[in-house]
Amino acid sequence: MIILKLGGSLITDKKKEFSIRQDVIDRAAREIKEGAKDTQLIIVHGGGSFGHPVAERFNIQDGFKDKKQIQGIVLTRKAMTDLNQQVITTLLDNGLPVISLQPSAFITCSSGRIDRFNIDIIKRFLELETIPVLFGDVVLDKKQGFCILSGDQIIANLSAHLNPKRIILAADVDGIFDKNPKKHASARLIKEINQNNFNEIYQNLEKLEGDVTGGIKNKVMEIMNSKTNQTIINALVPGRLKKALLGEEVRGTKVIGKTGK
Ligand code: IP8
Repeated sequence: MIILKLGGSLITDKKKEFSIRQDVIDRAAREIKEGAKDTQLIIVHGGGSFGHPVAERFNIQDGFKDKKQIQGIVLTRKAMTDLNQQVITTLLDNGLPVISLQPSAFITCSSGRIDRFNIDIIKRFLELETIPVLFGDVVLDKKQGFCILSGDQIIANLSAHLNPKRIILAADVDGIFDKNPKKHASARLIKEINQNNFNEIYQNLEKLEGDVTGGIKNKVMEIMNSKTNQTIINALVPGRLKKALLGEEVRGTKVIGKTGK
């Protein structure tokens, strides 16, 4: 089984609210069709310029503070439904048997961390030979009323239960750099992040603006705290996603989790 994250900054234009990169999703769909033919697959996508700006406007990530945020929960959910709808339609049009599963309907949190996750739902849809598609979402939280659950935390949890052979994070950059590659031409790609070099790299990572789930820093932290190894690749480069799905070596950053090898 493979778990694939379609990053929010890959499938949307983060500079412009509610803007989808249809051409990118189209190509990703074709590459998924060719690269994941003979394997079970779960897809998780991020919020990009749909979920994040709305959640930020209403401070959803900090939990319940006042009643005005209720409108924010509703609008964040709506934004994610709209994005998911477009992703699902494109995947279906490319012949992939995807089934959209809304995380807030079967996952809850406590202080921002998953405390209940009905994994059986995922297993049974996989048994039916469908491709479950989940996404970062606004979910109920026992301690703070609600919270933003990132796609990365969903993946860490899924992989702890399902033991996938590969986890691929498809991004709009080649991987993790020592500086933000969109701002610094001298940025250098880090080929591997492991327990030995993690602390030093973590200090240097810049938090990406406009990302309520903490951007790249949180992504790396999420992987490091999990038992999984994940490879971050650039799916804007044609063919790379397909190769990564097939298990071929591609340029990217390998992040080795706690008990990874
Ligand atoms: O982009 C966040 O998911 P992520 C989803 O995977 C929302 O961090 C609702 C902002």
